Amino acid sequence: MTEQTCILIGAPVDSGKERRGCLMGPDAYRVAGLTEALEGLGHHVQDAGNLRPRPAVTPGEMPNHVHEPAETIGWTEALAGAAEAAMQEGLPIFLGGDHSLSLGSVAGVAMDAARRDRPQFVLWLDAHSDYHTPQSTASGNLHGTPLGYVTGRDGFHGFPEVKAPVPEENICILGLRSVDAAEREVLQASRIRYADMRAIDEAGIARPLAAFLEDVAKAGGALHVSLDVDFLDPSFAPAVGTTVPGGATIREAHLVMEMICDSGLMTSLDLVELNPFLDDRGRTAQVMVDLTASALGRRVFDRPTHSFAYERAA
Ligand code: HAR
Ligand code: MN
Ligand code: MN
Ligand code: MN
Repeated sequence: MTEQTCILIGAPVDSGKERRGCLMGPDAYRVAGLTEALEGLGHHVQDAGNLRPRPAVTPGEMPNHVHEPAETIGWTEALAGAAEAAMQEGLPIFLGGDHSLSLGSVAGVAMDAARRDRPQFVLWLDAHSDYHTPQSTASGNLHGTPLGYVTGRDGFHGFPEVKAPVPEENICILGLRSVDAAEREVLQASRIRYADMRAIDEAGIARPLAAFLEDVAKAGGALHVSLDVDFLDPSFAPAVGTTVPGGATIREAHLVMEMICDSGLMTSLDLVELNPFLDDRGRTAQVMVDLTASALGRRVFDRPTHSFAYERAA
């Protein structure tokens, strides 16, 4: 693939849920050799270090059970600005941090796309749909809300206004196996497309992904990929607070990343929910680094050694 300038943005966000540890994520990716892997593929890497949240206050209208809203608001402000700025310089890779970092990363890259008159698309690789609002979440954990926020759902009092909401039909979620009742209703009524694990088991993961990538290409869109550790089965990726059995295999996940790479469409990437405190000798961090390398060109052979129908989406 053509060489990229990859901008690593450490986002040690830990406010999106109760269980702590995701703040160690950015350094775990560095220790696992992310820079070296990308440089080895011929890319330029700029490590921008770790971001800090802006100071923020708890808004009056926030439901009481919501966990640390002020800190997440501060992160959203900082990340949206950093994301929009980094899009001028290259391909930002956000090193989480929990998934609440995507309120900011996606809002920011979408601002950049809007300024370029390009539609923003989002590929969400996750066991969860993360489509709550601060009102609908029962847990109060804001890492379950980023897709609600970036699509412009109501109720995010005190958060920056979403000036460039991502259209529902530009979002594809793969890997679903834990969706709360309150999310299911709105998700089913929305134009977001999704494949749960049953669909993936029946049809394969390549088919829904190829169809989505084809739409991104046709629209000339920018593509943000948000990779949640729990997309993977916990047997391969134990270092996450919200494990759900029955997830993607290493092979499925690499195929997704390789197809993203072949498409040439990815413009930004989140690596989220890694909790190094729960890891087993760094192996989850290593898997995430290897998947990032696949998305940016790591291959066994220069050319595919097969030719299957999924390359032309149905
Ligand atoms: N839906 C549940 C909640 O809102 C679990 C959300 C978990 N989210 C993440 N990221 N771990 O996907 O509490
Ligand atoms: Mn906390
Ligand atoms: Mn998530
Ligand atoms: Mn998840």
